[in-house]
Amino acid sequence: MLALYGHPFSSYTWKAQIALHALGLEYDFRVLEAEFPEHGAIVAQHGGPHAKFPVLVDDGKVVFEATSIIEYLNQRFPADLPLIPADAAAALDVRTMDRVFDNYVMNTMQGAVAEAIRHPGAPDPVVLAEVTAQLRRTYAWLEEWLAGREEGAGAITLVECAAAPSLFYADWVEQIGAEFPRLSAWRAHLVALPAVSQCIEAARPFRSYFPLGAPDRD
Ligand SMILES: N[C@@H](CCC(=O)N[C@@H](CS)C(=O)NCC(=O)O)C(=O)O
Repeated sequence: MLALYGHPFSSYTWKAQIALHALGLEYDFRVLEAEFPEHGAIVAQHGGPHAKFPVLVDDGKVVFEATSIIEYLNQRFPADLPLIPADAAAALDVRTMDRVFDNYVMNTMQGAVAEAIRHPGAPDPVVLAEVTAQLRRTYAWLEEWLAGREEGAGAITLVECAAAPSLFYADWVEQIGAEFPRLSAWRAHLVALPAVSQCIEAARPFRSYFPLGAPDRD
């Protein structure tokens, strides 16, 4: 059976989980908590240069990096609605947007989280202001991108896998306001997808982990 090492509150773990859920795959979720040091040992050994999670293990084959896990699942479990389109031009577009969500939403949002962890209770307002400005710039770009996008009814690709967790948590750092109506509506659509809402519910008991304080919504 597939095994995924990660944590229910971790955005990049969600990214891999959403793909697993979309493909309808069963997997053994090996949660990283102090009571399971053997899970941490796998991530330390296989989680790449900085020992990050998620890590997927499939019958001895180990894959790290959420995007690579999704690429792997897409190859290993061909589906009628693939996570990455077979058409090369369409696949390039999907992979480009995956980079946009990781680099300009997820990792930007994590900058605020890292600052709050570095200075508990007193994050540097300059750092937080930089993060929110960068997020707003990305939101404006995504608002335009969405204007030209056709939504596949409920379809989940690598784009949705990357977008759902990154927009979910970015909104907690800098709320996607009424000036971004398409992005706001798309986030609502994403969080309602069963493959995503499963992650949200599993993470709910851990909301106190959010170092900036989880807002009272979602
Ligand atoms: N580029 C990696 C990033 C993974 C990542 O940042 N994971 C976080 C959890 S969301 C993590 O491992 N945090 C623990 C740490 O940095 O030690 C990916 O796409 O999988």
